[in-house]
Amino acid sequence: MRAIVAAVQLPSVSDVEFDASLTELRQLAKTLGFEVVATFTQNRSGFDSAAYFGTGKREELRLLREQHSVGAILIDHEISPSQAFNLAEEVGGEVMDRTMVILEIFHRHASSRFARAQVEIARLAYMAPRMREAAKQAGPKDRARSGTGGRSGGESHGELDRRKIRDRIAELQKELDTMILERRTQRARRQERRGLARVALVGYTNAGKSTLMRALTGSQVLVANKLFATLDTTVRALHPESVPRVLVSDTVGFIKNLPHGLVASFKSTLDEALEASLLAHVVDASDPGFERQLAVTEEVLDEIGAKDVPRLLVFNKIDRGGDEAALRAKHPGCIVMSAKREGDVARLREAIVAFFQRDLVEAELFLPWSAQNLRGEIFASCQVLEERADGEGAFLRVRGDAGAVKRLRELLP
Ligand SMILES: Nc1nc2c(ncn2[C@@H]2O[C@H](COP(=O)(O)OP(=O)(O)OP(=O)(O)O)[C@@H](O)[C@H]2O)c(=O)[nH]1
Ligand SMILES: [Mg+2]
Repeated sequence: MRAIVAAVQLPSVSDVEFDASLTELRQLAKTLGFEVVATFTQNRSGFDSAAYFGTGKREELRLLREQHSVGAILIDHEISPSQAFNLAEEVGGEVMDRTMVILEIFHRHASSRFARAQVEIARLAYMAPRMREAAKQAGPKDRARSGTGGRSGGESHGELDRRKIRDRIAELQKELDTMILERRTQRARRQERRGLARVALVGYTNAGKSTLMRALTGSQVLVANKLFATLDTTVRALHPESVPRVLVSDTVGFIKNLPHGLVASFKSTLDEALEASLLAHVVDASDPGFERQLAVTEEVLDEIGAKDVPRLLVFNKIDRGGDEAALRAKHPGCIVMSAKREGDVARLREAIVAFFQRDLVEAELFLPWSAQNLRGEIFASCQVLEERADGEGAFLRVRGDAGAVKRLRELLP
């Protein structure tokens, strides 16, 4: 379907920022399969309260839409249900705001039961006030009709639909809560088994998180040049294995004006990832708007309570552009790399492993012949540096996480 990308530029928004945001919306539109044939803008001190654009501009937009036979107008802001309704009435075609575009992409990309439930809750919450608006516009007609239908209590179509939405949200939330509980129990069990080191790959959508996940773990997660390719957290061990063993999680990407309903519903997905002791914040250094993307990601991380988790800043896609020297000067300790270069991936891997090795201790453990069943456990959680045996058992010099060593000592007789 053909689409026009349209926005009001407020005086507080710079041209660079405005253009970057429109470019992003065009990319979002492309991800949804729209063919964007025009971009339509207006400078205004505020949004028109009735229909977002001013009166004259609405007429211009209507003509432009007809001229290009466009089916959808995509607005680069979140607008109110009545603004969307009025604008569509006057201009024709379907009006979608930025939030709806993002929700629609999430809806199409959600594949697991968990992600689908989360997206559906966010979509229903977004739709509820819009249905209210549609019902209000239908107004008296709707009420008059309600008397003749089989409905009890004189409920209008709108009220009935809204009640259905509320019930459906409650039902989905219950499903989700059960899934969250299940996951939490599984995780606790997994973690009990060994004190695992965890790093989460976080960052703006399309920064290259899944590409790095593949390169670091040898797993086949989905990589795609589209926005929000990943919606579920995937967890895999660093491969080849390191000491300590490190688990890497790939997570859902962030975006400017991430719909609030989505932040809330994806918090549980992210929570899991954010139990990590290290966040590798991946930034697309070749994107002209990378600084803003970096800031948005930090804001969302703040919002979901991950402000204090240690960071490793990773500037990716440097093969496509970006000023390496400037990045290093501005962000001491950052990694500048390309996921396409093996050497760079190896450096990233070393930086991650080094982070977790900071707290490693060396210790000598005595493993009596009677407790050989614990041998596998020792080798799985520590690096064994040396082994000597005598009549009673084996002496193992190990290096490992202080917690893991302590736990082994407790297990050993
Ligand atoms: N040139 C270049 N392209 C890269 C690099 N890293 C990733 N890409 C490409 O960037 C696109 C997005 O990569 P993904 O790994 O799917 O990005 P993501 O961060 O997981 O994105 P979402 O899951 O949508 O949040 C793909 O087309 C990758 O091939 C890099 O270092 N250099
Ligand atoms: Mg991804």
